[in-house]
Amino acid sequence: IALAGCSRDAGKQVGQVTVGFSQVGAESEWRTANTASVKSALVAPGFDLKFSDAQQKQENQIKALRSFIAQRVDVIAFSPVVESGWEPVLREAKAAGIPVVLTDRAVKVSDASLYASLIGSDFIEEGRKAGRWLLQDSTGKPGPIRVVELQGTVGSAPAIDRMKGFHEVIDTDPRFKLVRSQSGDFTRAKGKEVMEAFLKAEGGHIDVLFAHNDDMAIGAIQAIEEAGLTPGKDIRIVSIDGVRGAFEAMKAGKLNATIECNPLFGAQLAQLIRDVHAGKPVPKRIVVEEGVFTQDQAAAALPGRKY
Ligand code: GYE
Repeated sequence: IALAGCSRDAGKQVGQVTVGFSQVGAESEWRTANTASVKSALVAPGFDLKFSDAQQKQENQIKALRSFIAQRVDVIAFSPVVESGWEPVLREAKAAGIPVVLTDRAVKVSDASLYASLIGSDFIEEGRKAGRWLLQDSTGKPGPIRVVELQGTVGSAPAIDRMKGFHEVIDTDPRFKLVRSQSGDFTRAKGKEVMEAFLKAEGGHIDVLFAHNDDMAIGAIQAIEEAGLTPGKDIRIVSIDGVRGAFEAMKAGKLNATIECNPLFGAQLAQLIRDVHAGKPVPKRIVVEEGVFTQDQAAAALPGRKY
């Protein structure tokens, strides 16, 4: 009995909160910035951080969570790669008395008491913002306007919600025809590969690309150039995140707009973890504030961008 108590506190200093954090991976610039933000807030006095990278695989995340439970960390935080399949491991955490904080991405569970809070963006709203930008950009253009979509990771909250929000807006205008929609797994390499296939299949007759993140758009831009077309002109492009690479692409005229998705919530997460650990009531949902940026704003905004 005494041993269990001992092993719980092994390696940590008095008053420290031991946090097990399972990150999705390193698939995008957004993710790299998010990892840096989380680490800078939790590699700090007051915390003992156990960090684990799941390389975009749910099975790796489940293993990491089980290991955090076995180590009896004080709080588990994780960014779930996909929405479903979490009930069993979340029940194990609950049974062990370890509170769970979700970061960035949501889960689908029948019992909301399986996690304390979710801190992250409103992905449906981001999709709507991309749709609204496109509506405005298409003012006066005749239909059909042929749209292709590069989806994020299949089954992930941002892919599901961004698709939903985008379609909610553009489906109100009959000029828009979604001709292709496929996952590029949030990476540049996959974004390029899938865009190449789109261009081939459509014989280059594509007017608009909506990419669920900037990295896939940046990969697609390369595919578009290699196909002899001009990204940003022949094909209008809108994506999501607002990473530095997107601002550079906008400055070069190759990307038309990016919808901001702020990864820098490490400090807010640290406070949330402290509160959860102290047993204070916390909001079930904390939404990060964000905006929209277009080409004309890119040069001025670039030096101030923090990710
Ligand atoms: O948009 C993408 C990353 O979950 C919000 O994941 C995050 C998304 C982000 O791979 O670049």
